[in-house]
Amino acid sequence: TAQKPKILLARSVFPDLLAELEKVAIVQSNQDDHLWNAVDLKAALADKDAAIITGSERIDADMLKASPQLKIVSNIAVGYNNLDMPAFKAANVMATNTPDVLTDTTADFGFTLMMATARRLTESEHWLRAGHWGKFSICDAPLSMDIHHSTLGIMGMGRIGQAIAKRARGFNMKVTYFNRSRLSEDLEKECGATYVDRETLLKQSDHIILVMPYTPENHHLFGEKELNLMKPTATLVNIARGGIVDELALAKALKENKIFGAGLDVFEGEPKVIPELLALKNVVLAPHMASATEKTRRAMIQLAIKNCLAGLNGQTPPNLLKA
Ligand code: 8YV
Repeated sequence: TAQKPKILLARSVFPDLLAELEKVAIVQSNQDDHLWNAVDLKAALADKDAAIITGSERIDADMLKASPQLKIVSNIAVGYNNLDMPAFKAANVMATNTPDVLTDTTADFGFTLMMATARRLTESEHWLRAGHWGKFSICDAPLSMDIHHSTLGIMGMGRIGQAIAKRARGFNMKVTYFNRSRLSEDLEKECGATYVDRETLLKQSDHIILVMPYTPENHHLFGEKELNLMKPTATLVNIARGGIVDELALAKALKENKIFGAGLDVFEGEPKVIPELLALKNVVLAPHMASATEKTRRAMIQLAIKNCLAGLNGQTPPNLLKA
């Protein structure tokens, strides 16, 4: 009988899914969900045939070189900036992600964060819990910004951006977007979205949401200059990757009320959040949870396992990434 393949499972998963995987593979899992450092990750990969990991584990050329048996790395995420794709190509190791299954859940959370930020939900709850309710006039704080009939600017018009655009129509928003390439006319119509250049989007939007992939080109794309172009009444939401925003510049803009507020699900140094952001009231902070419903996390893990086993069995994984 053929030997079972060895798989590194970088995070704990639902017990029934782990049990399923253990029927067909020898699994090294991470039951306490400790954060991996590069040295330990390299050592854990060294004797594996495959790895199922999350966006938090960075896989580089050095690790791939030290893992001669490795055939496939399956990311439990749609974003794959954690994988050095040229190195994967050079090492002839497959890489996969989990698109589609998280689109609607993530778009929902983009809206959640945008609405919480514009309507100052978390700040107002803290205010209530602190016992301030009863001491305010109807024209006093916490007053907030409208969503309906406002202008939404979506940066990155992939699957999630399009799902956000469709939701926005229900709020009678004017939907604009910027993307590397323009959508087809049909798709623009379906999304009710108008293409604008980046500067127009920055200047005209009441709410901006970042949903593009993180690449070396858009590192700190959102800095002082971009924040200065935004309306002082506008909000910025980031559900993409922390590194797209210069967090110190954002904290400064928020502190000086250059923009109304920000909603952040992702951070450059996550799970650490810089104190400059933690000190502010006009920012809603979330622990990278946009895809975190039970149903969607289960679907993501199942798809990642499917991709992994397909690759190990000599089939083309459904979500094989091109280098
Ligand atoms: C993941 C994500 O939860 O899909 C992505 O790109 O950012 C999230 O859905 C996160 O990367 C952990 O894998």
